[in-house]
Amino acid sequence: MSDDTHTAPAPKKKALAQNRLNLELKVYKGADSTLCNGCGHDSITGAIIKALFERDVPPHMVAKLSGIGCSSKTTAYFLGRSHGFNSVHGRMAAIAAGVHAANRRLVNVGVSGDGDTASIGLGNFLHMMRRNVPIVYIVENNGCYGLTKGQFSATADKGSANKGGTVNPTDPIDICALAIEMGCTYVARSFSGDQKQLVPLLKGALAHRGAAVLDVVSPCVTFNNHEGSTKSYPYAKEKEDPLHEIGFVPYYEEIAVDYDPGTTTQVALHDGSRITLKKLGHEHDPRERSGAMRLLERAVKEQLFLTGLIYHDKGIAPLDEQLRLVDEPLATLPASRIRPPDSVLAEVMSRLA
Ligand SMILES: Cc1ncc(C[n+]2csc(CCOP(=O)(O)OP(=O)(O)O)c2C)c(N)n1
Ligand code: SF4
Ligand SMILES: [Mg+2]
Repeated sequence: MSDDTHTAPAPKKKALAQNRLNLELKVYKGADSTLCNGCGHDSITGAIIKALFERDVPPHMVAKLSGIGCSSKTTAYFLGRSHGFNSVHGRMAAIAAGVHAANRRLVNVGVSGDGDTASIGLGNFLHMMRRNVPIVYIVENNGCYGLTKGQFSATADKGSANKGGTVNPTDPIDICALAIEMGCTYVARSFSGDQKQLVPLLKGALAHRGAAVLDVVSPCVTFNNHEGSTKSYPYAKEKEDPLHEIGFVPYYEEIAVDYDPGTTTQVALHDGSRITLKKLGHEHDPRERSGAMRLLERAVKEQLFLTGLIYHDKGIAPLDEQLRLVDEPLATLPASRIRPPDSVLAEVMSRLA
């Protein structure tokens, strides 16, 4: 499944003008953002563009999915030449299952908000993970409903204050804990201001076979960036405590540089790529489910903002394998292969007569 070795990531390379598909970065961009200046969501868009470009993902093979909210608008701001479905509020997860059933070769990239996912869309979200629908599912978590003027969302921390000073009396939903509980096998937490961590986490998610959930704290500068908010830039910058220094090594690259044994862990991904985790004073091993849950409990209790790869397991079969779908996507099968012939229908009808 995964293993420790005695090597570390290769030295950093210069940014590429073109990727292995001979495409430039600009091909991975979309429309200009209409979000507020400084919104965390725009930084996440930048990280998504970089990750897709550097992972050589063919734009025409991506399905961009979202629900409703400022966060859900962001799929318009990357990959201007891909498939896209901006669904209704909280229904992105169900759409993702449908897209995958229709064309299992498409790469689902979903962007949602904390309101979209953890309130109105919660049921859909849970079943998506339970069924292991292949998707990179990003929650742009600002602890509020940004689009509708900053009401507390279900991920707002108990005791945090909104812009008007009202204190939230309710315990939050922990998206990462919920994801692990529902069987999700790639679970990460990050911060929109930490591109160095977010880009490799996204690349790892793209190499994962199944649902990959990234809960990314993404400050709303207009409605939730004041003192007393636990999803503001000052709070996140001061409190962010990365579990490890994370790197991504694609399957076609050798790991070359030596390092001290015991300091770096490698996590093997489905396509042969690897995530490297260099210790930063924490003992967390993302390959242990119970340890991941304990870590999240401790983070809530001690009000820690721990970021990085929380949990990974090659785990269960993705939805298409569970359904035993044929290799050829249903969307491109000819009618003769998806409809029973008239003779079969006639026979069924005669049995019912
Ligand atoms: C069925 C339905 N109910 C309510 C709304 C109103 N509404 C629009 S966006 C939103 C919340 C968005 O919050 P979030 O998902 O956190 O996104 P953000 O704007 O914070 O990025 C709500 C309640 C709606 N559009 N549709
Ligand atoms: S209202 Fe908040 S979440 Fe929406 S675009 Fe502005 S800063 Fe971003
Ligand atoms: Mg929100």
